[in-house]
Amino acid sequence: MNKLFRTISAAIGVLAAAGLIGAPAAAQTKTLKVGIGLNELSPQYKGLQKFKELVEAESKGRFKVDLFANAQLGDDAKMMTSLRAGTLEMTCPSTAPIAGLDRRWMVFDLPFLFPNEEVADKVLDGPFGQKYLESLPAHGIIGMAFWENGFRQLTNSKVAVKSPADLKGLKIRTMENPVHLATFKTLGANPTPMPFSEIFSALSEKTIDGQENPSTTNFLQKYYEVQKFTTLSNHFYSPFVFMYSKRLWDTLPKEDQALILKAAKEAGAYQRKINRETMGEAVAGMEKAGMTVTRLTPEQHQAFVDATKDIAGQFANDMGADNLKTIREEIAKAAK
Ligand code: TK8
Repeated sequence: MNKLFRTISAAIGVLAAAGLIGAPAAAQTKTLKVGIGLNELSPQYKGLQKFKELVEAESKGRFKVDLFANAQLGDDAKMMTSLRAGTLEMTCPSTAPIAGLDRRWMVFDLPFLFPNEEVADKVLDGPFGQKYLESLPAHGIIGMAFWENGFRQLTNSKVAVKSPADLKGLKIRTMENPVHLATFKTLGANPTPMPFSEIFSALSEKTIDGQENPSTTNFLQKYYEVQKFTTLSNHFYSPFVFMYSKRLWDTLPKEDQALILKAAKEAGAYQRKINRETMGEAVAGMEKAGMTVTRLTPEQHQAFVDATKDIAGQFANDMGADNLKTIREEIAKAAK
């Protein structure tokens, strides 16, 4: 017994000396940072917690994932710049700011593009979405997976918007994206692009009348404290892209890239699910907080669709007429 013990101890000593076991765990742990604009209550943050769990467990503690919410590391465009520079590992922006790097991405910004989330999933997770993710390394970014921001809804402090005419002259914050600007101009509003983290104070100081984001965001950011009306307009569907700095990705062993990619996809499926589950509660929450919720009739909805039907044509050259044609075909196929 004593001899066996000594033999095992000696063997452990040899392995430790060779650096194969026993090195302090802390020295081997690599910290990966993820930054987002939304807060800790958002389905996006919960998706990232799932991602963190998966990566830390699968890597047996070799990776530690640190999450930074509330635009602590900057807004979407700024964090994308950090990824490109290799100073931040990950972020998960809406697709809209990606159009600033590559105009073809404008195709996802078109008003009333996807009829529902399930069709969006099929197109984004299919060859069309994959082709777009594969366009990102040219810009210093690895597109790991599409997650979901969701259908965007209008909020404002002035009027229950039921028709494009009601939008006339309203100062609406939009993302910094040409298609979004053109859409709101066409609808008669006065669009004002602004980073996400500045919305609340701009609303409370009344430098803008309204803004648009998915209902979960409108609720969790407490816009109801400074907005009286929300219209469930579903005017844009914003995908998220969960992305990694290419510069930092390239320093990872292939196995670790695979591990992270798998976790990004798995956590994405979870994030989409809870995002959809939370939407109804968010609308109820806003109503309870005193907001007037306007649900459009099919005819009222159609008036918005008709008013914006020329937007796609205006941007066909930017996004590529072939991309526009393909996404429409893919949507039609997926909707069957
Ligand atoms: C969060 C953003 C935000 C977006 C916006 O980082 O800017 O309005 O919808 O949710 O991606």
